[in-house]
Amino acid sequence: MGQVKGFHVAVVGATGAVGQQMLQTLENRHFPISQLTLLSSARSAGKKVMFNNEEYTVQEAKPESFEGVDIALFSAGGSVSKELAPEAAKRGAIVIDNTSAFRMDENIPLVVPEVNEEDLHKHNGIIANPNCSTIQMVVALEPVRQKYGLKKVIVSTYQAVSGAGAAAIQELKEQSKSLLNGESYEAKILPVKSEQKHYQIAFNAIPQIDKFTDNGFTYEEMKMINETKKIMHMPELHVAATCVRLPVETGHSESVYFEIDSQGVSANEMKQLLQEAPGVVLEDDPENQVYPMPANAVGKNDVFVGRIRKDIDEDLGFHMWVVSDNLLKGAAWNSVQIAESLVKLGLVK
Ligand code: L14
Repeated sequence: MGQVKGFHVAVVGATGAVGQQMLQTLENRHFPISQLTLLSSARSAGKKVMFNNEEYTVQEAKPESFEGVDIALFSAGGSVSKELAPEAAKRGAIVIDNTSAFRMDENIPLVVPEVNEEDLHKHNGIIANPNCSTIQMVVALEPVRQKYGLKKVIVSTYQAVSGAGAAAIQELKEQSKSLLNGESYEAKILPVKSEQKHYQIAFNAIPQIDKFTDNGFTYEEMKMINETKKIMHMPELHVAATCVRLPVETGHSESVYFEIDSQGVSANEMKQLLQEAPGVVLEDDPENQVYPMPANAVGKNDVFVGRIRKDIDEDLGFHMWVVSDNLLKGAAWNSVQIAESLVKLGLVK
């Protein structure tokens, strides 16, 4: 980034699926780091982690760990964030929190830089990184809102197991192997580790991500609904979501139906708009069977959009297929991108 100054960066949850991608992303982006502190919950403390070919020992995160830290990236679960993010902020760090702990807090900006970077100016020490499924969807919807207006969104997701962490990836792999060998395998993690029942994910699809709320939607679905309205500054937007887990390792896919405000817009105009949208790569050529797929999105920062078509009965309605690496744009990259925005806007001391 060409900065002279470097920052003291802390990563909390450095050994996790997202934490590892955060380190890789900081490295790839040559983020200006003068000092790196790698932290985790007590469970993972003592583990060794590599950064820029140097070995670091991960320390247990404590309030004092944040003395002198400029930017703290949190991804060690909601309870760790609830306890320690305020402690880090109190000590002068800017926290970028990748859990759901603070996302709907009115005083905490919820940011996707392509959509609402300017909300960063309102931060009070903590910035929330949205849910992975929400992020990739709003990157594709924001240019639509700007040009044609937006009234309604109905989304179904096809989510990868890595969203549920490293243990869920292992469960998918071992379960697949066992089942192919004709052996039984007891599911222990998915759909939700803390729930009573666990179901087979290999060769299956599970219509539950996170626990159920009282209205019949899951928390994951409610996150997509509430976070989308907050990020896009559209409390009046109609949003509904159905979130489904698939036996895909990494890369979330979404079938998105949306209705705009302007009549007579063609599918080609919509494709043109998304082709030029920041953070979006258009992959839309049905004749040549070109469309986004998770296997192609892994390791990339972009949001891939395709299958754009106009609804047959509703002039205001469109369908699209949106795919992104849930660990990158859905988590680690969006967090590091927020850090880059903070530096660019002069918001880090
Ligand atoms: O809210 O299990 O950031 O795939 C996103 C991934 C919650 C869990 C969040 C998963 C998480 C979800």
